[in-house]
Amino acid sequence: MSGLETDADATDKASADGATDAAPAARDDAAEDRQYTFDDVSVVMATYNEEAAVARVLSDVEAVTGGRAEAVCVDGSTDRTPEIAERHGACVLRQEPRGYGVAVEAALAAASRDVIVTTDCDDTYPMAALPEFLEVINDGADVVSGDRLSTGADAMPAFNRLGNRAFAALASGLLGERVHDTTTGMRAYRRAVVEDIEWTENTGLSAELLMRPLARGYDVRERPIRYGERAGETTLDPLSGGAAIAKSILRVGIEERL
Ligand SMILES: Nc1nc2c(ncn2[C@@H]2O[C@H](COP(=O)(O)OP(=O)(O)OP(=O)(O)O)[C@@H](O)[C@H]2O)c(=O)[nH]1
Ligand SMILES: [Mg+2]
Repeated sequence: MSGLETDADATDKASADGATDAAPAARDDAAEDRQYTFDDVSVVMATYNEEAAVARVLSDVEAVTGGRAEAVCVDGSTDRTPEIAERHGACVLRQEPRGYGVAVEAALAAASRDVIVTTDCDDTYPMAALPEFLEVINDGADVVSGDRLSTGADAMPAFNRLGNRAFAALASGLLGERVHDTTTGMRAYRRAVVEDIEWTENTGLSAELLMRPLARGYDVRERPIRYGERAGETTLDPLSGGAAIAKSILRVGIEERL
């Protein structure tokens, strides 16, 4: 049992502003007890000029899931990323680059399966952890979040590591519950979580995708993962990106408390 048994009131969908509902939408027991396989999994990612990594990431997904998971890329690239992704069997949707969260939200919406896994397309996240993530979902979790920071995250630039630890501390304070990595790109979600909450953030979407489900009583579990060296150039400006994430955490934390 995931601790998410809900009362009848919780069957209401998220309200128009999406930020004030306190309880998770009801899930019937059959959905909670269902055992998923990789045939039920979509692995989704935003891709922006990831020519150096996309083939490896999609090959890893294919190898680990025996080619059974669906792969979805929402792509804003000017390089050969989308062609390479298609050649590796991914469903590729094109979108003008408007930031991480805009692309990931479109990717979540495009996923057709009942368990949705997010990852970056830069070869930093271990696709080898997919079986464990699915196992934790099958154990009743609604969200499984890859925690890079508890294993050291040596491959992460020191400034980013410090910032990410500070974000986790800030989110933990606002939520009243200890979380270790709020900005990780690798998570698994039951479809209902993704559909029942209205998402508002862009650069800070990753933190929002952890914080709102946690605040609303969904069963969210962190699992340590190894974080690898980035393939290809980063397009992230740590200062402006960090400021945007801090704002998102504050906004989402305060909204959820209210
Ligand atoms: N489609 C699309 N994808 C994006 C955009 N911005 C970032 N991405 C992708 O989103 C994922 C996360 O971006 P990253 O640059 O890896 O951000 P990060 O992990 O915070 O930072 P580093 O890995 O250190 O560069 C990657 O797969 C990017 O290619 C965008 O505007 N549009
Ligand atoms: Mg990345």
